[in-house]
Amino acid sequence: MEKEKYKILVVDDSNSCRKAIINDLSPLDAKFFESTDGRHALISALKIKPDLITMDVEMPKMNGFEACKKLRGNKTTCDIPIIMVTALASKSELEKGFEAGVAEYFVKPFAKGDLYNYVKRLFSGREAEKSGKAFIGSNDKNSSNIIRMALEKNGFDISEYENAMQLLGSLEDETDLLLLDESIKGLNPYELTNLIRRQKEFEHIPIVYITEKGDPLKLVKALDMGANDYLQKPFWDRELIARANALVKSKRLFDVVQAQNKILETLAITDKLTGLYNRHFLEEVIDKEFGISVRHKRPLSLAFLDVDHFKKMNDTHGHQNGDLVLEHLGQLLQKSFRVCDIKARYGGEEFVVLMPETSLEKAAAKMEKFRQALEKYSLPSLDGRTQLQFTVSIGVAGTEQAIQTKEDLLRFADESMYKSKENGRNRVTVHQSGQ
Ligand code: GH3
Ligand code: MG
Ligand code: MG
Repeated sequence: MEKEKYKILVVDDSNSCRKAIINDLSPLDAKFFESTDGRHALISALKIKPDLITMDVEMPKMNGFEACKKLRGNKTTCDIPIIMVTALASKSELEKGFEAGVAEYFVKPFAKGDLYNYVKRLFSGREAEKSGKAFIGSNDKNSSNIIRMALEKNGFDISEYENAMQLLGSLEDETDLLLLDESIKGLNPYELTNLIRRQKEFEHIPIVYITEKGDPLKLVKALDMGANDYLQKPFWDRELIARANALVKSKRLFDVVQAQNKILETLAITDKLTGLYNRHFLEEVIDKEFGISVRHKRPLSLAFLDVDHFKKMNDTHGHQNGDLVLEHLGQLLQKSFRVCDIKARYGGEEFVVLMPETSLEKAAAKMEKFRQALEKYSLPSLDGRTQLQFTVSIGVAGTEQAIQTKEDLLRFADESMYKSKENGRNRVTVHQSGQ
């Protein structure tokens, strides 16, 4: 016979109550075990390790609260979800149960299907595709149990930590939610929140504080330190879920906006045709690199490139082949220079290579090498019928030439490029200082 998927321990001193519970849960693929008092329930739970326990309150030998506490206190049984099924339902009774580690209450007599729906959600939540990643930082086994069960039921993937430093070491920027109990060891929760918030990638992880009932100042402090929300013990798991879902939803929205911003940032700094940086970004980088070069007396060189007779290329082979040439030139620049060199399309058929930590002599040699390689290069036209060939005129300038401003660096390189054009194109001209 095929084995049932789940084991459920039903603890109640009334035969009819046990029958009603088992009857309600019977559509589940579960094997049922029965106990008629708390003490027997403890022994059974240790032996069978059920996936769920339903617990009556008033029972002989050991009542439900005591049994809950004992189950929570034992390593083998501490993680088993306990549902309290009771005729008593005063607020203080409920609180007593949550304090003892009860996941949910059902008041007898309950409507048919209520309990079943709850348990079904609990079990399917565990198996469902995870809807989020939650971290629990707590040294209070009862509250972390309630939190874990409530979140698991709602499809969260859970990681639990008793120690603040371990938690911090394992935190990932994809963490969707952090529930921080003030009982956490290692650091107090305020210090931990502060450390988390100081790291840029963790800046937006929602943090919920779990505190003992009482001191409102604690809550104010928690919110001041960067927590997003709080819960006071004992809390209702539905409240926890409602708050958790709201926080995760806004975190997800934030993640989407952030990803879109990244794309927009990339679009804003790149040239669409060539994939190189655009002029706007280049000017920002020149500004920064020029400052570094002056402050640290390090060489910075800049080359200005212009495609020769490009108008003729368009006229002869069409604008689309012209675009193809520019695209290839972009790729060749990308491949031929260091990662730290800034390769940019300045506009039209003009390009700039900014070379930090590079002497004028070295920069000129690099550009000459590139020019020669280009001279031999050809690419097939779009229709494949012709080979397209092109050359560039280049001008180079560098900060070693007593250049005072970043505008001059660009201007002198541009002027040198024009000298290359005047002297017959397809050549490199180095700026001569004092001219
Ligand atoms: P020179 O050797 O003196 O630089 O001659 P040139 O023809 O390259 O220079 P000119 O400034 O007269 O012409 C530049 C041409 O580049 C004109 C323009 O249509 C073309 N051009 C500018 N941007 C693009 C582009 O994105 N795609 C294509 N296909 N052509 C472009
Ligand atoms: Mg031009
Ligand atoms: Mg040109």
